[in-house]
Amino acid sequence: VKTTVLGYPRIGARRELKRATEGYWSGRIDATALRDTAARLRRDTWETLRAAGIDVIPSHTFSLYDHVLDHAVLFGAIPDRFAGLAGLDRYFAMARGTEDVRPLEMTKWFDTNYHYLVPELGPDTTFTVDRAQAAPVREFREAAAAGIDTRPVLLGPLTFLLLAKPAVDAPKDFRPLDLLGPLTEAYADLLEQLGAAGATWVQLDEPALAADRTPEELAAVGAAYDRLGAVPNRPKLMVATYFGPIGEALPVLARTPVEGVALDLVAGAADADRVIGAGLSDKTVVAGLVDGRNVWRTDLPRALATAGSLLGSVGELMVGTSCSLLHVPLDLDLEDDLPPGVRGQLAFARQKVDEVVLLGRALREGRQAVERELSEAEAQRTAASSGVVDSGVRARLASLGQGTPRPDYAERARTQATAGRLPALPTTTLGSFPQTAEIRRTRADFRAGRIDEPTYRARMRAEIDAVIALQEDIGLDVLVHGEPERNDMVQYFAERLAGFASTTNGWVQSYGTRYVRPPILYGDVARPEAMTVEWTTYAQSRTSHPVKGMLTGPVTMLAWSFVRDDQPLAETAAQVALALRDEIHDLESAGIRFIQVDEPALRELLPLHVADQPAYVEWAVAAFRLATSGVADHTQIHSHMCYSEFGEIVDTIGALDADVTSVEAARSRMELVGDLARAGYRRGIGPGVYDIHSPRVPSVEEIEESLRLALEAVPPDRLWVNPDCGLKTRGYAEAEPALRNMVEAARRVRDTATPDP
Ligand code: THG
Ligand code: ZN
Repeated sequence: VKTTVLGYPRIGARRELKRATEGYWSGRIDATALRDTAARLRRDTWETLRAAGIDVIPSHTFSLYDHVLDHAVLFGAIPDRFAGLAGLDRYFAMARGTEDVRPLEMTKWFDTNYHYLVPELGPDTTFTVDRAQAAPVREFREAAAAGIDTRPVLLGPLTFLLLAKPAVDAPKDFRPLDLLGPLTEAYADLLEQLGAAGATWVQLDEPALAADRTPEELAAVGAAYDRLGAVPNRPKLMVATYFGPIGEALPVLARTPVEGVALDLVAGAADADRVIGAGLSDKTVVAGLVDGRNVWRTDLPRALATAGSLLGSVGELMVGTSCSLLHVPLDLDLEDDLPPGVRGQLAFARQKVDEVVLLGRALREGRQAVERELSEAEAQRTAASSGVVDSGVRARLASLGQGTPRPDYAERARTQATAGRLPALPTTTLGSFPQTAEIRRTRADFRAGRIDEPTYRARMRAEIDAVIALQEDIGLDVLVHGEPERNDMVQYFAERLAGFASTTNGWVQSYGTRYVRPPILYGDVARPEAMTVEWTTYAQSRTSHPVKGMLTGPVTMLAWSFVRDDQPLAETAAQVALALRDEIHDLESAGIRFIQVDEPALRELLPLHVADQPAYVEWAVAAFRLATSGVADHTQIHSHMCYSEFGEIVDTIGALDADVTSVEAARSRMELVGDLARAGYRRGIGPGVYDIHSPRVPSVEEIEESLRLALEAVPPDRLWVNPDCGLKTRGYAEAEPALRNMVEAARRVRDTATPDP
């Protein structure tokens, strides 16, 4: 029994990759220095894994920005608009765009908070692997030169194509999967090169097999691996699947000549029973028993039992992680501020490696050989920690049930219209204003104790004053306080809620050089005191216009945290919802009439298997409604969603029962408004009228045109006018003129679209 991991964090213990990459972009360091840092990070990882006792070490898991982008480049799938560029310039242009060229689109990697760049393919795309340059070959040799034999990791051909999208000029009936034949030939060529370089194994990642696949897709993947199996002098093939059970795909892979399969026995625990009799008796199977998606210690005795049950049914058993460790923080040893009871229960990437090694030893040498380590680990994992159970929260939830639903929308809308007196096409923003260097410095100074609390508050209030004055001057109708006190919204609320712990170094890559520090939700959630009321009411005290309160919804709080796995997500979500319900009540009591509860991650948590989706939608909707249904009729609940392909969740958006929903629509030309109307959505809608992810300032005319398009599907009193997301990543230089144009466009449309009284 050997040990392996499917991948490892690539950002470095001190975020070296971020510093180097951003340094290269700003011209502070040159390409050689960037490549040196990258090489050092790769080597550190290989050496760490070897020293820890991992038998089969992966390579080509590193990326300067994103591994899907790397594969588009590896196979030469480069859209024509980047033709004038080469090397690192072209690579980063594809990732981030330039003055003249728009980047590849970015979207979520399955149901994680990691984003990949979407390859663009058309019928004319040709795939070639540069013989002198192929990164997997280069990195395999780099490791070999350091004395480390590795298993190069590639994204598999099926997943690569399913993640791609048709190029804008591709014919309507073109599907990227049509290119599987030619792409497989490029993989065949690459396998030959890897074989020639001395690789004995190659890992081909096919997480797409953990979602529902059509019989046609399964046949295609079978054919692709039959073809790759026929490559002469190739390495052995290990197809790695993860993020769920693969069910039907398992016998398909078993019939191909691939020598190995890696299974996610955490998210896809059901697959453990399918291994028996699946025809894997001559294949290597990696039992992914250590969770690569969450931060809890592994239940080692249970993992050993599962591994033991597979022993007779597979050719060779390996133990490993359920997926790459990319999605968890690097090292628990870098934390010194975690609650002691929680800390003992955690394992970050480095600790998970030790767990894999221990499991391997237990299986090789027998359990008694590792009895001491095993019982120590179990003692830590199962030690009772305080603060997990809050009986008060549980009792309140039990008596509240799902809460009483709000009265019919039509009735609320009448009350709100009388109470609010807003114009048709009311204008607003989605919460955050630009986070200037000064704001960040003030927060950092306060955290580090360099300024005292009164000074901090005074500065934040001054910032709020400025943001309110600016919004009044621009002529916005519903104002916000601008959120200068928040770094990451999820972190902000987690720091104020019982049941959550925060890390100091627990960075996880979100996209490119942007990382997040997901909080750890370990216990029952409670709200010791109000979280936003002070800032919101201060802002309201500075203006006669209504100020909108800003909260993060229960689904998003869970999606962007590491969640406890000792109770169903639905229960945890209800606890967060209860805390939000109390916050909303306090905001309302303080006179706030507009409250926005953001759910940007609503789509992200949608289960990969369609059969699992209704149960998710049910608890997600119930949690949102529990949070928001306690308000008076005159209080208007807003919600905001972004980063989403909404197609699959239009009904869910309606079910949330918010009075107004704002969505990212600028890039989809208002199509979403029609989709929502056709799905029966009749409440307020704020389709983002311009893209805040781009520094471009939209003209009055183009915003006007978007609004007129939207008016074809919604009446003027239900149409809200707002950007497509918060403004925190923009500078005032763009945000201010863009908002002025937006308000002017709304005025023009208002004048012509509303009938004279
Ligand atoms: N918060 C969390 N997850 C998210 C988002 C978020 N996932 C989806 C999307 N938004 C990802 N977007 C970003 C945008 C910016 C940054 C991270 C994720 C970012 N991070 C800082 C960095 O890496 O320099 C660190 C921020 C910090 O100090 O906390 O800029 O909004 N949870
Ligand atoms: Zn948004």
